[in-house]
Amino acid sequence: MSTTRVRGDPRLSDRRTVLKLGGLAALASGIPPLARAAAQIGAGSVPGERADYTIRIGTGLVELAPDRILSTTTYNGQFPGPLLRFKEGQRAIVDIHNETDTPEQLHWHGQAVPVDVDGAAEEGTPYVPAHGMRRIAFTPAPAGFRFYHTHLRAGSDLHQGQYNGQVGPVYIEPKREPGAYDREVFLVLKEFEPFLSRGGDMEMGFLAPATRVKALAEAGEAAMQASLTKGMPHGYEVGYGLFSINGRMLGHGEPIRVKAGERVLFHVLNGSATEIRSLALPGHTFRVVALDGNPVPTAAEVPVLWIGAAERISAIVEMKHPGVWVLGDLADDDRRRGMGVAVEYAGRKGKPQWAKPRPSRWDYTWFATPGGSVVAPDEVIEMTFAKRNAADHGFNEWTINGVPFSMAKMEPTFLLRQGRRYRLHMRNASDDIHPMHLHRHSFELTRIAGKPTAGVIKDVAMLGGYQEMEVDFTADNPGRTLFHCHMQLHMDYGFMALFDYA
Ligand SMILES: [Cu+2]
Repeated sequence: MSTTRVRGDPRLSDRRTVLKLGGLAALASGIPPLARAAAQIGAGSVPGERADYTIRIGTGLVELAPDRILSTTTYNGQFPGPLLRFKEGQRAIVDIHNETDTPEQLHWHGQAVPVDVDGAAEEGTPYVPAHGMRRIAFTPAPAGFRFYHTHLRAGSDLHQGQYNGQVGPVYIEPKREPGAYDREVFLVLKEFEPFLSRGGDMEMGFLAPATRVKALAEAGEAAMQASLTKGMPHGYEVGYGLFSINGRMLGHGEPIRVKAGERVLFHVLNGSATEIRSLALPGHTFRVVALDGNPVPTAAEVPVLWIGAAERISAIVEMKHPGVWVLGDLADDDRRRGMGVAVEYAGRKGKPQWAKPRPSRWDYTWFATPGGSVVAPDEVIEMTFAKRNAADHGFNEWTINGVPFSMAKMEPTFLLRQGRRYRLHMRNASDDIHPMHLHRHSFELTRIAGKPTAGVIKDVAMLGGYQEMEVDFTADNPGRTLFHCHMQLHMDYGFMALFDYA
């Protein structure tokens, strides 16, 4: 996608001018009465200040291909949403208009923002009212590649939540860029046309280390067996009809044009509601310089990127294998249905070529501090995740320590004390991979499937089937804090928990 800023976008100028002219009086003259009633000025902004960005949530058309034009909910009528660039430490104002009939939440994923801004109803962020608006102000942090997306529960409604087009990239310009490169390219990976099925095809065998915990496997298999014996079908999974990078199916839209010798920094965002993606470029390797926007201690070179829902990878590719190639997903079906983009060297023509890369795994510890150690946490929080097959109207229900999250009660289950360092010891008693996400805080990976590690800072991390993972974080951002699996289908059916500060 282009890196053009929406600042100064002529389509937005009317409304922005209205806002600039000063406060609620001007607002009242510029937007419909319903919206006027619902307008909220929140999070410490001063009415009359100019917004850095204006986001409009509304229906838009997404041309995945000439004969595949979708109508879905988007940001500013486009998919992906506009790239929002902020500067580290520089306060920003964002106006969020909601032109739909549904109250919305816009979540600033990976940022250490206050609850009022974060965009999660479970934490207490006010909704952006239907046909209304909210103005928020915050200091973007930490620097690096973040993103923004809706945070509504979709449940069985596959038009809501991240199944629709409410996903966009954020780049918070750091004071110092990691790695040397000539050009940056943002890629947003996203599926469309979701449907329910019984049984999925989640890629499983790529995570390393592969160590599984026997007790977790036995518990998970026994629970599944008991459910099937009772005559239950398998719980629903979500599949997709169409696949895209930057809102275009492979073969449509512009190729990424490169020159031999160029170092291209790809910022890859998996904007999927539920899927794990892979990405390879035949004849090239990726030097991973940042994970979830945070520079890694070891910039390891890999042939394939594996990226869970909501994860981001920033990787430099040295263009040294001229041709016209497919930068695409390893899954043949998904790539043929659009999950790829052409990379075209200057002076080269022809059909983009794909070649299956040699098998490889994905190990977060490759990017860690060599021989690094971590400080002991003040407290360890134990968590076991389990699946209740088809238990909620045919959907799998998910539990943390035996309890599915209740949207009715929204009660915190874990209390934090400010300044203390916590370790989350996660145990996965299911055979699915879960991209686990903590709001408003970043965490350090400290143990993956039994292997100690240090120095990799993330906000989402994939926990393998029947595996364990430990992550440490400092309680340094008071307020309610949501923790959940980032697969929409899992979080919507119980796979969430709330932290609060004591
Ligand atoms: Cu999950």
